[in-house]
This record gives sequence, structure tokens and C-alpha cells, in this order.
Amino acid sequence: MNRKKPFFMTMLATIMLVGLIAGCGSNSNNGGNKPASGNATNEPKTENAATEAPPAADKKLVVGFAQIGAESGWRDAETDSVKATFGEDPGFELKFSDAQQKQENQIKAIRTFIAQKVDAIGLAPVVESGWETVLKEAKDANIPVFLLDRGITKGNEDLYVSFIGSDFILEGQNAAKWMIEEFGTGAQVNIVQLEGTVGASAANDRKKGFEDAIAGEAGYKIVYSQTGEFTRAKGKEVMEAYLKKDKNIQVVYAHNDDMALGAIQAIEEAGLKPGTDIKIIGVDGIKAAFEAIAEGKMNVTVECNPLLGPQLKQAILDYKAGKTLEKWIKSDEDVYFGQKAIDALPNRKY
Ligand code: GYE
Repeated sequence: MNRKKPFFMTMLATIMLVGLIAGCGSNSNNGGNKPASGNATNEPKTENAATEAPPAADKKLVVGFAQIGAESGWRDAETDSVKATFGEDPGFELKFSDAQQKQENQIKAIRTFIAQKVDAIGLAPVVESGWETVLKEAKDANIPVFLLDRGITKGNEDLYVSFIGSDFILEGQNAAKWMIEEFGTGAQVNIVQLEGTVGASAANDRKKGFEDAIAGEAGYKIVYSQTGEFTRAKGKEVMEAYLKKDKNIQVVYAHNDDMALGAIQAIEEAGLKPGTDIKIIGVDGIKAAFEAIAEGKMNVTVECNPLLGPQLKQAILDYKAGKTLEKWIKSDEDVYFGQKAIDALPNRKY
């Protein structure tokens, strides 16, 4: 794709001399986490100049969101949050794309957003690696990119403004912490780990946090670790297959609640009691997990907040206002088990 020469020509021709100088500088600033204030106010104006120029105050901010898909209850909740946040605000227009789990579809969506000259791009990267080229294209087009919920390979921090989401390593550590408190140090515990999408930061880091936290506990063994792709169906399938070979398991650690719920079905069908014979740990905190805890079939869910629409909107507004943004806008999360989960159930929002 050409580097927007015609666009910049139009832009330069329509901006006064002072704006022209600021406009030249903007190429290197944008995509960073602190736009120069002159640059931030020029940005929407330059797009107006390129089109038919309604007054800046009336112009909607157009946001393109490249979503992963609809693999889990968590993802649906995130999609709803983003759509509701921008849909209810007359100051915004949302362009939503569902990539059906494919990175190539997300890359295509981003290129379409760039061609449409959106004001900001939200990206929930399905996997961590392989974003450099397309995010450089967005940067060259002066379109700020905000990562939502999953991260990208370290060393590419200049390619996005902020990452808005959870600390997945901490979530893995919290899952292990609950387990070690439940069984005690020195216990013999066989664990099946159901991993998320291969290459996803949420899967990599939940695995790392958990495995690091049990490294000093010789009796805690991961006897099997396999992707369940963050879906209920795959979680069930993987668990079913494993139970046919070996039933000597004390814990299932699933990287999300949907896979935990799938595993629960497989365990029941194998004639065992999930929650009692095999303890079930999930991540996300979706309502269905709270229900399973209340029924005694699941033991704990490590919360991961999907209601990120309002934070994304605020980050875009702050960026446009020239404010300094945190590189990582972290979610505030809890761990739910036992009575605490039962008490929280009526108020769960997702
Ligand atoms: O935990 C899982 C999913 O990226 C944090 O993606 C997200 C994860 C979430 O579909 O359910």
C-alpha cells in the first residue's frame, strides 16, 4: 500500500503554515503514547480537510475495531461492551470487524480501516507475533492503534498507543495460589492444563504465571497440557480424550471458563464428579462459571474483565486531547470461589 502521499498532499495544502510544520512532525509522533498537543488537535482537522470539512466539533470520531471472533462468553461480553459504548455515543461511529479467529482477517480489517481513514483503531490481537508490518502502515497513516485485551510481542511498543487489558501472568499465578492453598504445600497433585489459542498472549502468559508459581512445588505435576482453543467444545473434546487414558487427575486448570465448562461435561460423562473428584479452575469470571461454582461443579474462577469499551473510548478521547496515556491501562480484577462466588453471582454483568 502506498504511504498516503496524496492524502498528505491534500492535508498540507489545506493547513496554514504553522499547521504544516506541526503536520510534518506528526509522522514520527503518532502511534507513540504521547502525541504533541499541536499534533493531536491537528489530526481530526487534517481528515476534515481531506473530505468535505464539516466543523471539527460536529465530526464523529470514527473507530475501527478488529475483533478476534466469538469463541467464548468472555469475547461476546467484550464485543457487546465495545458496541454499546460507541453505539450509544453520538460523538463516535464504530466500524466493527469479526476475524473469525484468523490473524490474516484482522490484518485485512486494519488495512481497510487505514484506507477508510478512521480516527483510531482498536485491535484485539489473536496471536502475539506478526503485527509489525500492518501496525507500521497504521502509524505511517497517522492512525493511533489501541490494543485491547491481548498483547503483541515485546519490543513493538512504538507501534501502539496503549494496551488496555489484564495481567495474564498474575491470573496464572492466582490460579496456582488458590490450588496450593486448597491442597497444601507438599501435596501430590496431578494437573491437566487446557491452554487457550496457540500463540495468544492470554494463553502464553496464563501458562507461564501458573507454571512459574508451581515450579517450587515438586508434588504438583502437569501431566497433560493441550490447547482447547478457548472454546467449550474443544475443552470438552480434549478432556474426554485424556480421561480415556488416565483418570488419576486432581485438578483441571483451564485458561478460560468456557474450556473449564467443557471439561466439566466430559468429567461428568466419564462418571466422575467435577468440583469434588477433580477440582476445576477457570479464568474469566463469566456468569456461567459462577453458576457452576454455585452448583458445586467448579471451584474457582480468576476474573478477567471484558467490559473494556468505556476504557477504550476514554483512551481515544484522552489521546485526541493530547494527554499522556499509560502504556498499559490495567484492569482491576479479583478471584472468586466458594461463598464469595455465590454472593457475587446475582451482580455479575457478563
Ligand atoms: O480469557 C478468553 C478469550 O483474550 C482475555 O480470550 C482474552 C481471552 C479470554 O476468548 O475467554
